[in-house]
Amino acid sequence: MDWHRIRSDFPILDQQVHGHPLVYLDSAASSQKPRAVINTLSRYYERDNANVHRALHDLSARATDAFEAARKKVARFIGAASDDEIIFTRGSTEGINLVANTWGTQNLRAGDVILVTGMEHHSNLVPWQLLAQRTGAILKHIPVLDDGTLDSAAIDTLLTEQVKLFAFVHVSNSLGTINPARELCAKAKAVGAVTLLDGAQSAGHMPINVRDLGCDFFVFSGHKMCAPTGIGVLYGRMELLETMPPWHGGGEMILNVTLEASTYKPPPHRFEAGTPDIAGVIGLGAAIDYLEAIGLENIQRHDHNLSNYAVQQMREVPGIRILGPDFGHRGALVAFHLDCAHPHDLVEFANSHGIAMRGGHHCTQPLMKRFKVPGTTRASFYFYNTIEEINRLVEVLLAARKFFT
Ligand code: 7TS
Repeated sequence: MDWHRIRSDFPILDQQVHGHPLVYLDSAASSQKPRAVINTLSRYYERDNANVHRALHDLSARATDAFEAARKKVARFIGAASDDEIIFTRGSTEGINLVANTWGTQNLRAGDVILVTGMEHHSNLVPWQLLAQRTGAILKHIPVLDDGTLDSAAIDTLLTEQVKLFAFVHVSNSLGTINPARELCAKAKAVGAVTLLDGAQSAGHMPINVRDLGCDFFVFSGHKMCAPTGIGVLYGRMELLETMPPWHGGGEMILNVTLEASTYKPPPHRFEAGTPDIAGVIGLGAAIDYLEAIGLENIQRHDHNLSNYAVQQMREVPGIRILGPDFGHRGALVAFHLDCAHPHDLVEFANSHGIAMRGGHHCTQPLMKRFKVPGTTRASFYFYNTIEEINRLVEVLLAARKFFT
């Protein structure tokens, strides 16, 4: 693979920040966009822009065709059984809230258990807290061990027949842990629990097949996998989607409306009220084409090499504490704490050397409490990053040690 050539598909990476070449290590927050996606967006607005599913004119027909073609691409990309199992959302957060407010409200009763893990992003925690408050359901979590993996003994004790829903993260955005999703979904299924897998950090980083994983719901965000912001996907098994009530009411989701009452379209349209992010959906389709041309296995291997190399090199920095699991079980990120500097100060220092990272609690406050750190600094990678950039990061961390002590 010619990763340097692939990197040149990303115009934004070719710039200086504070007099240094930009080293972008914040893809877990949002990835950069290749020219192919940017060009698809401008082409759409220059030639085809119109509302979808409504008018009979050519532009609307073209926009609708491109929109529905993207739904097909997404279905294939994650191995869904049908295009109708793909619901477009604003992102992972909206997908989880949709499930909580439809399936959750319809199916949970006082005393039922919602199971999550101690490493969830707030997006996969707060909607369940709200649901528990509304329904009287009980929220429980699987603890995280010191090595950043889930406590497997606790899983067997906590996954009882009281559990109606098990919602967990595929790849942790704060530890990098890759959870054994297939095994966990199988265990949940054995006790009759429905599963929701948060794929915000796994989609676009590894091949995903929802049927092989065995999850009932899967969410992800386009902006973390080369697509525009504002577009995401909720996958749901048709058997479940069919039974779920709508969440948002409005245009596009109805069959027939009177002043008193309405009937609703089948999935996915039942859950897509109003004008969607048409350009975003088409951009997501272009991102999928782009990623598939590189190959998800290749991306996964490159991610793996980068994060293993980073852990090896960063371990040599005095006073560093790296969170998360060891080699082989880690996604494309390294979160750490340097004893001499607050994460925010370290992120500012790195920024003044051209390195973009994120510092803070990464929307996982319970996890920060669990590891007794105020926050961490996180270097997150994607296939456009290089070994040279990791070397640069290590140099800057060593310089930071001198600067702050
Ligand atoms: N789940 C996980 C695991 C995430 O990492 C994120 C975003 C979300 C859900 C929410 O995604 P959204 O697109 O709906 O906002 N994570 C991060 C992050 O780590 N830094 O910024 C956003």
